[in-house]
Amino acid sequence: YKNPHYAPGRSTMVHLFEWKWNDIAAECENWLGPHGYGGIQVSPPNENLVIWSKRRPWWERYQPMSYQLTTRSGNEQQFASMVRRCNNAGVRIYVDTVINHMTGTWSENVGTGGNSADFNNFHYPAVPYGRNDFNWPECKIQESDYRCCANRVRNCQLSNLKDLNQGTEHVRQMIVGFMNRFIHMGVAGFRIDAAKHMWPRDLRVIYNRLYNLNTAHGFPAGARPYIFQEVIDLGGEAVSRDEYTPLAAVTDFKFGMELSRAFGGGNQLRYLHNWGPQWGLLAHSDSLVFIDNHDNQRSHGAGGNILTHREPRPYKGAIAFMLAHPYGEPQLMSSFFFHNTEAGPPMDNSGNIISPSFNTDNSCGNGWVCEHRWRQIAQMIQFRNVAAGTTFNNWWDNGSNQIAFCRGGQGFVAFNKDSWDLNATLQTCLPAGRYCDVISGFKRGNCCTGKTITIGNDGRAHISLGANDYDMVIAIHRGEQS
Ligand code: AAO
Repeated sequence: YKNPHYAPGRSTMVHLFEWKWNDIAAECENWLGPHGYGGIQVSPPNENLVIWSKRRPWWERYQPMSYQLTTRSGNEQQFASMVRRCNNAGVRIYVDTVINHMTGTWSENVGTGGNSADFNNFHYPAVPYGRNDFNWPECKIQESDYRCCANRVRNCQLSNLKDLNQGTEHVRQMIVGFMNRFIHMGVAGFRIDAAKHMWPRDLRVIYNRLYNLNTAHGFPAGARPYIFQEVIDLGGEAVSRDEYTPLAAVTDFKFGMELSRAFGGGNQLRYLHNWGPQWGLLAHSDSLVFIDNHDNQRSHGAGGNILTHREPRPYKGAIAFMLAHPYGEPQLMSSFFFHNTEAGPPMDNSGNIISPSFNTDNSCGNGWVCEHRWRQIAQMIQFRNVAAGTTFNNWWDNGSNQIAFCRGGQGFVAFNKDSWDLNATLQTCLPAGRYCDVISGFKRGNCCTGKTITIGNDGRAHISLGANDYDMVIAIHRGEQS
């Protein structure tokens, strides 16, 4: 369950938060496939409660009404067609799976598929679920429960959402059936929302009943789905990430917190020389890593002090570090702009999501940020793919915030977060030649539109990275020699 099963030569997943299935299919063909992306996390595809009283917030999608595949992102047919088109473009789909709970506190009670439920009687006819399928008696998770009481974290309600009992056979069957439909359609895996709030022993039963990935969609025979479990563990809580790593991969929230601190200014870059488990991060093969996610970029979940697209210079630095460094299975966030943390995606007056538009410089319009299209980010995907399987070597630092490292004869990267210029001749692990910096530009014909770095026969190169340069990174690799 820890292998994402990316197509050969690819890496890195992007969360296309609140995108519509038809738009994702086109993005696979037009951008993600050609740029070497490995996969996409899609927003929950199953029917959710429609919440007009909060002007259709993004979080209504975390309130399941049924397992029918109709949402603002599209219907089942559109979902299936997206999976097929993305797989054909070499890009895998991972489903955000909300199986801990059902909706149940709101005065409104109609879902995106037109179904309804009787919350007071725990009756969800479109699944169907009834009273015996939920933990009983009802209790609500309090902030203090996280420290003391694993039982309450697992058996009480998260945000007042009706808490399913995955220990019952009927609930297991409904969830397994729901997930297996996706595998049949060709998805490569799942994000398990709120995994911390479910018992590992129940999740194990569910995972073990999942089909192998569909060979008709290009997966090898016997491949198990990739599963990454959302467990927020910054230490000191009753529920630990270590209870979940024996099952499948786990989201590592420390990763983004520490890199945000380093690139945001709270910690010196030189300390990153031993980045990885020595920082208290998960073992490499257990971790799904990211800078920000859809929750903490708007102070939900593990909240605060996370770099996002709103601080582009340090954010691009942190992402370049994440993608250049071999540690962890990286995930990127692709956002929409918001002022209000509850606001839903760009939508019209009827609540329909408005598709992104695309500008001639490849950026997006209509309210979409599209971090995955930023040159400095997209071109680091190729860096990671070229450097795959190589070692981490030739670490250099200046004793504060200028650092550099090399990737086994394939790539070299340098960062300057100091308030003075970096001007140094550094040892790389690359063969002699002229390379295009993929951060400040790209290779066009035999020239670089940005900086050119020349590596001598001794493998050394003069690196200059001004304190006031547009970006704090230069990155070169074997795929972009001029
Ligand atoms: C909405 C309304 C609620 C309403 C509810 C029901 O906001 O007022 O009661 O509907 O009608 C999302 C939104 C919620 C939304 C929900 C349903 O974020 O606001 O509720 O949809 O529409 C916990 C969980 C974690 C969860 C996170 C948000 O453990 O699983 O809360 N994330 C996922 C999704 C998320 C979604 C759901 C789950 C629900 O990614 O989008 O919610 O499907 C501690 C614990 C964490 C805990 C946080 C927040 O964290 O460790 O496990 O996350 O508290 O309660 C420091 C600490 C850190 C601590 C943090 C906050 O950073 O180091 O450990 O402070 O105290």
